[in-house]
Amino acid sequence: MRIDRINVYSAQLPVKGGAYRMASADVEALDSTLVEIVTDDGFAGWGETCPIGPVYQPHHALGARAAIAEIAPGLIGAEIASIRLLAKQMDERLNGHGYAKAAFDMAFLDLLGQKLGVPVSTLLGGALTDRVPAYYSLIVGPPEETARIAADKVKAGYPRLQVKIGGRNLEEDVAVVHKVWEAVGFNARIAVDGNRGLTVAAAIHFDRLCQAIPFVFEQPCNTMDEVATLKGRVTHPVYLDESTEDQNAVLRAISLGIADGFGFKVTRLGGLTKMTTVRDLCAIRSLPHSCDDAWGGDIIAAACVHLAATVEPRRMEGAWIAQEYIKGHFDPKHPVVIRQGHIAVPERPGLGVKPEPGIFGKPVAIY
Ligand code: 0XW
Ligand code: MG
Repeated sequence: MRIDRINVYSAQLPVKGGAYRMASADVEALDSTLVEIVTDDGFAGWGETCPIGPVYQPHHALGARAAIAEIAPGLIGAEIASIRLLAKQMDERLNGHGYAKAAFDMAFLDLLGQKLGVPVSTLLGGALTDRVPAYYSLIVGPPEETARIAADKVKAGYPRLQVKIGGRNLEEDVAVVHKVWEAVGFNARIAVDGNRGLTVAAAIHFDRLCQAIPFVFEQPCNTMDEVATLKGRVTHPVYLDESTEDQNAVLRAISLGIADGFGFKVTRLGGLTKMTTVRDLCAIRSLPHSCDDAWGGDIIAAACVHLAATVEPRRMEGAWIAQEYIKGHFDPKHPVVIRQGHIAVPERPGLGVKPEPGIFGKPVAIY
């Protein structure tokens, strides 16, 4: 099974229902990059990478495609057998840029799974469940309206909510969290996500003003060093998200004991294979984490769900997929869908998702 051709596509994903608002940025449409690897024995494997705009983290759509242009020509003719060897071949063409390599890693696993007749979750160590919990992300918004949506989503079956704060006055951020808590109480677990937007001082004030509400405080401040100074000064558990820029950042956070859990993104960590390492490090220290990506369609969604299925359920914070904010599916026959706040793990070989032929139009590049 050798790589014969690589097609690269761009898919524009408008945000359903208006802008997706975070402390760090508002986004209205996302530019997703897809790779389709076609092999000499007639298989096609898919991967995807979709930064949520250029500001959320140091990734952007054109950067992903430029990195793919460096890597792809060197992969033509390579055998799909050893994922480690393929990773080495990518590293020999380009240093870093894990978020672009992640799309290839997904496609390699999709191909291997199809060839071996097993789902990707099996290649990642084996699923522990056939459905994983999702969580709903409530954008930065007015307290009453946010609480109303929160109650609806819990009624719809979501076991966890993420409330976005930051980029506005402390009073509104404190009010939104109190209103959501009044609306849902213990019926859902709550994460409050600052998306890097709070100063250390604001994070400490916020924590004190919400003392009685049980939530985890996700990426309140910009850097890992700032978040580290919160240790012992805030009462809520602190999770890192954007600061987990690569495997080493996760190792550092765990060894310094500055994170009580994580919001992991498959592409930021460099792909599913690299995610299994941080998954296992977290298992050693009983640390909870999510299996998300910043954005993306069915390919990314399938990748997150396969991985989430391999995580010990008591530490699984949920898989976040962009479905609630995207219209339609790449694979209308076998879409990855949230039902009652949970997502079934695809059972078909590989990722279990195949974009409808022609759905992305002409490739933006062919190698
Ligand atoms: C909720 N998410 C997983 C989606 C957006 O990319 C932001 C992100 C987060 O937790 O920061
Ligand atoms: Mg986050």
